[in-house]
This record gives sequence, structure tokens and C-alpha cells, in this order.
Amino acid sequence: MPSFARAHTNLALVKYWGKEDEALRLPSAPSLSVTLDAFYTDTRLSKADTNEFVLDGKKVAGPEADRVFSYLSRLFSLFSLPKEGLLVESRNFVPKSAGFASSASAFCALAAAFAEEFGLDLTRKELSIAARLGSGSASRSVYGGFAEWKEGGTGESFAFPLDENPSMGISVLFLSFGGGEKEISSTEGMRRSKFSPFFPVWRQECRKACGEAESAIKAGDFEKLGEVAEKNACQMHALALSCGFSYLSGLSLEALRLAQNLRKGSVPCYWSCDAGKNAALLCQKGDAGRVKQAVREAMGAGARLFEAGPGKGVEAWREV
Ligand code: 2P0
Repeated sequence: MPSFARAHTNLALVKYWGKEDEALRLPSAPSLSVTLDAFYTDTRLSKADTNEFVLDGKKVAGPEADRVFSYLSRLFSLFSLPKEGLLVESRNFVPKSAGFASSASAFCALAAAFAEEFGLDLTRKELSIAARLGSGSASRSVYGGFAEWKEGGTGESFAFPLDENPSMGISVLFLSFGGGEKEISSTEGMRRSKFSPFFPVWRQECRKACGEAESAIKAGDFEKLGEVAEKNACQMHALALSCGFSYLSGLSLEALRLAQNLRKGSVPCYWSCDAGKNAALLCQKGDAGRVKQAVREAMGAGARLFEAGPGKGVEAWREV
């Protein structure tokens, strides 16, 4: 009987950037994210004679399919199950063509569908560990709202929920600037960043940022959370630059200035940016209209806008 799972993507407010162990995806520092309601992956998993991966209705072969099946093979070993052929049918409700990464939602949904299909009855902690092995950020998508993933020296590294139903009315506006694929993958960018003389400082700063973000979430202090997120994103990009590469474009930096100008005009708005040039602006729900208007005035057709709020944790079920 096929199994289904739906997992949402997340935006890191404190970024995962650096691994202690690549194969186990053990992070060098803690990270903290907000799960997003607007972007998700649906995955249907069923037993089959041969492995097949169908993404958005099209059969996929090559490195993308290889990554899926080597991950599934790892799950069979992890749970001491005999290997079987699997048909994986996924649909990404993530605007990938706009430059958004879907690995968090994709691997979280895959882990949850696998657990469902093989009746594993995992706790969310165990599911987070399994999802992490597919992609680090997937460990956080197990939970709704705010989640944290602590660094860990062992294979037991997992994320946990901080506030699954935030009362903080937060909006995340994504600005997509178009253009092609990034030249340096996250994996490669993380590898290079470990050679930065600032890497030890980055780890310390992430630990500090997670503590501050936890307190801000508890206190419902949006402005403090935004400050922590913007500073951490700037530090991640500074770390990359210190190694001679950057994901940022002029438009990414224009979005940073826009957030800072909005704050001067008393609209609390904060910038973030992942391993790509597209930017995210965080604001309170009631200010989203003003922020969108400011983006349109400053960037016109140069930026496509996507809006999200806090989303739910992963859900899985079996076809009856
Ligand atoms: C994050 N990123 O915390 C950070 C911020 C990008 C910038 O997680 O190698 O695809 O599969 O464990 O999860 C992107 O890296 O990395 C990422 P892998 P992943 O969201």
C-alpha cells in the first residue's frame, strides 16, 4: 500500500553552514529556522520491482535520482530492513525555477514516507535524524513553526521544536532575482568555508545567535529575532567572502539596504539570504503590504515576490 508525506521547506534564521562530518551531516554549529507554509513537497512511496523516481510527473535519471536512491538505501541499512525496489513520486510546490532550494522539504517528506511505508513508528526525534542524513536542513522541517538543530559530536544529531504555533505574526517575503544555477553548491561552499580563518568565530557566533533567537522567540520579540537573523546571514556571507567567493549579487545587497531603510522609516524589516543571490525579507504580518510596496518601488520587475508564513511540521499517511 503506498504511503504519502507532505513536508514544508524552512528558512534558516541562524544558518547551518559547515559540517564536522560530511557523510553523517553533522553540523559544526547549531542552526534555527522557521518552517514555511507556502512551499512544500508531496511524496508518494510504493514498493516496486525496480527503483524509479518521478518528479513533477516526469521520470528522472542521473545524479538527482542517484541521490534519492542512495539515501533510501541508507535508510534500509539504518533500520536493518532488507532492500526493496521503490517507486518515488514527488511533487515540489517550491518555485525551483525562481531559485529556491527544495532539499529540506524533499528529504523530510521522503524520510517520513519511508517510515510510514515500512511501519517504523518513529518518534519525531528519530525522524529528524533520518531526514538529516538526506539533507541537513531537512532535520528541521520535521517540525512546524520555529525549530532548532543543535550541533552534535555523534550520529545522534537532531532538530527539536521551539514553538510550533508561533503567536508572533511573522511574514517572510522572498525576492527572486532570476538567472541561472549557482556556481558553488552548498556542499562545496561549506567545504571551502571551513578553511576561513574566521570559521571558529562563525561557530561561536552561531551558538550565541541561537541562544538570543531562542530568548526572542520565547519573549515574542520580533525585532530582536530579526536583528539576530540579519546579522547571522551577513556573517555567513562574510565567511564565504573571506574564502574568495560570494553568492550575493548587487540585487541581494540592494535588498539588504532596503530592509535597513525600512527600519529607518520605523518598519521593522530584516534581511536574510541563503546560498544563492535571492533574498528574504522578514517582517511582521501587518507590515507585509508596506514591505511589498517598497520592494516594487525599489526593484520593479527585477524582483519576483513570494510570500510565506510559519508552516506545519511534516505529515505522513497510508493509502487505505
Ligand atoms: C540552512 N543552507 O541552514 C543553510 C543556510 C544554505 C544556507 O542548509 O549538504 O542542502 O544537503 O546537508 O541542507 C543548504 O544546505 O545541505 C542549507 P546538505 P543543505 O538552511
